[in-house]
Amino acid sequence: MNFLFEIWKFFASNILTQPAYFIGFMVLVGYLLLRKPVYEAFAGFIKATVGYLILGVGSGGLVSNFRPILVGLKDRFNLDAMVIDPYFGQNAVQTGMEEVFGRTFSQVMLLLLVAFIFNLLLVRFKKFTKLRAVFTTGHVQMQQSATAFWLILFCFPALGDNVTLVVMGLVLGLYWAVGSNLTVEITQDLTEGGGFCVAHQQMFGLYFFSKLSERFKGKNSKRLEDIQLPGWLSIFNENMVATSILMLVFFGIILAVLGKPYLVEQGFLKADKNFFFYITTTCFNFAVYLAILQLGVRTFVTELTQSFQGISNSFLPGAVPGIDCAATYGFGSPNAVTVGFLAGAFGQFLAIVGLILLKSPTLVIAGFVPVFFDNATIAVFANNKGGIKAAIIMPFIAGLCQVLGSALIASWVGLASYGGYLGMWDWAVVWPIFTVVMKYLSYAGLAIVIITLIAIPQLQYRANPDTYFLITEDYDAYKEKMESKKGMK
Ligand code: ASC
Repeated sequence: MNFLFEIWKFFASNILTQPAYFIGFMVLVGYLLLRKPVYEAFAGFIKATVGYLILGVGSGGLVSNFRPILVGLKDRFNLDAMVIDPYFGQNAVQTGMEEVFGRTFSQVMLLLLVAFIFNLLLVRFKKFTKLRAVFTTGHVQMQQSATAFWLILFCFPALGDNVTLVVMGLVLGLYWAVGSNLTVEITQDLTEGGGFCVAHQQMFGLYFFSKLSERFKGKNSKRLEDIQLPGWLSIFNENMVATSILMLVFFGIILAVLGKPYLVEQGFLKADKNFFFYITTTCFNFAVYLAILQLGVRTFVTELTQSFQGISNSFLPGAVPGIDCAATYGFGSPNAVTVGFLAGAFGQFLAIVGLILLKSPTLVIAGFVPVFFDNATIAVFANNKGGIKAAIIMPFIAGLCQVLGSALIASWVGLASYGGYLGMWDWAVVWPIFTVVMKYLSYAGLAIVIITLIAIPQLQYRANPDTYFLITEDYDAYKEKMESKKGMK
């Protein structure tokens, strides 16, 4: 048993939770199942893994590029507060778990396994469950396993180890399967049948905001990519130029206010370097990392979706892979990413000011991952469904939710005192609702959460029984059918 656990631990820590290798591994297996020659499968493995590593360079670069700004704001305003960020959240659970619940972190790894198996089984039996998507974003699964572990144990502290694992595995596995399944239609629409969906931390949010955005679709509503700005404004039509200028205006000012002496003292800038060019480079770097990120996406997405046919044909018919939200940045309007980031940041900062003014016992510090990746993704989908206005308003609302929801839940369950909370939209809104229901209604609440999750795909299926599976199985046929439906109206 111990030996098996060691193998699992090795697989989990080196492959399953390292998305680059996990995606590469899936591509390899997928191509082999499609009976491609070994050398082609191997080449696919390399392209997918390298593509994903490139994506990591882009997203890691964005995170570190933003650090001086966040650290600076925190220091300048003397805030001692909890950071909303998935990595801080995982760390907080890791630190507090032994102390509060007397459990070790290896149980979180086991939870990941159990939940993932539930996800696979739910998709395997899709005839009954109507679930079409497998969650493959390993690092996110790790962070979510940690937070779900804490939240569920907070509701049911007396459960024994094994029962805990099964209960948690079921709830989390259902969340993965149901959440990513919710993004299938909107992602197929955005990517014109790209053959994947989103498996990240704002899946319910994407569905919710996409639906809300549809109301913004009017005769005059334009998407970001449809506007051609006239005259000198036309320089904003170019994504790299738009990103660089917007960042320079917003974050350039913050950096200028923080001042050179502070940035030198913190080690972000060398004393002999020119301050103006430091600001310019920092702000332009956003455009650089975004370009890298999009290159990474383009490199691995086609490999993954082609090879996944092998896996779905053999084991999971009609299933699609759920992948990182950043994969959607290669589609729709590239400017939506920047617009979403800025609107979401505005929402978050406003909510933080609100917490300060209300003298909230828990203060929140914006982490880069929620403020950027949640809100940029929400804007990409909102823009696709509802145009520019939606692309601004939705991430703004999301920004408010991330801060306020996280402050409430993290103080209540005790994670705030360990310095961090996951902070992404689903974990600031959906999981807190689950937690309230389970804490106050106990096992009846647990049943309500499970039944609700099971019911969601059933309702989706009932709404469109004739196209529900077609959209993943044959997108062209799906489009034809939709066209002819429209024609009949
Ligand atoms: C997360 C997380 C990251 C980013 C990345 C976005 O939730 O932990 O590192 O988002 O997945 O591409």
